[in-house]
Amino acid sequence: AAKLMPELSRRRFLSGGASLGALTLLTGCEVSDSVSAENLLIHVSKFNDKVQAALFNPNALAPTYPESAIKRPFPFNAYYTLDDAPEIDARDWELEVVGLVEHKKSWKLEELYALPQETQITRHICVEGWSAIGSWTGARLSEFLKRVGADTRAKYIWFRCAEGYTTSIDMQTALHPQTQMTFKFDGEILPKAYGYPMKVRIPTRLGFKN
Ligand SMILES: Nc1nc2c(c(=O)[nH]1)N[C@H]1C(S)=C(S)[C@@H](COP(=O)(O)O)O[C@H]1N2
Ligand SMILES: [Mo]
Repeated sequence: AAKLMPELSRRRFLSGGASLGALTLLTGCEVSDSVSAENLLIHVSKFNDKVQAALFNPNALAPTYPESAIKRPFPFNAYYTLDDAPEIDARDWELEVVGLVEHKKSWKLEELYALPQETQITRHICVEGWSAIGSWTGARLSEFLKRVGADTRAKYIWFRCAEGYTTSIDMQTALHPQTQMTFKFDGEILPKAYGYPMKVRIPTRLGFKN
């Protein structure tokens, strides 16, 4: 796009990168005005959602690998150091389910363990530029959603983790057969470094969505 721009615009575009400066240029809106900036970002975000929904094939599986491909030790990556990873006591941990679901009950870890489980060996890809193959065992999120009577016409599922991290995924992704409520890493109970007592493993999405 930069090639097609007049000289001055090009310089402003390139120096602004994908920043708010570039957004100002492209839209003519004053991004210091937070309402128009937010409106713009909402439009961009909706556009992104449509593109990704159009590209996502709900039947295509992420590649799986043999046991020999598993990376040991698996990289640790979080917004804190390993020492600051939350120390969760399963006895007072609960998964609270709210929103467009029939059964708004909270789940204890033991109840979640009773769901049918399977193992996947898939590649975890982080947007920061590293990837690693791991083995994860757990229940299909789609099965859980069935059991809680989730209204799968809802567009998104939002997660809040024990230490405060939040993220959301679209319903197509949530229902994908490889999207897993994971309890084990490499055959062992998930250590705190990888999200004890449970993480949601999504091999069709980048690491930060997990
Ligand atoms: N609760 C929580 N989830 C998180 C993160 C985090 O810091 N806290 N980091 C994300 C990022 S950027 C990556 S790459 C993966 C790392 O997954 P792992 O802990 O299984 O290695 O977790 C994602 N989910
Ligand atoms: Mo990541």
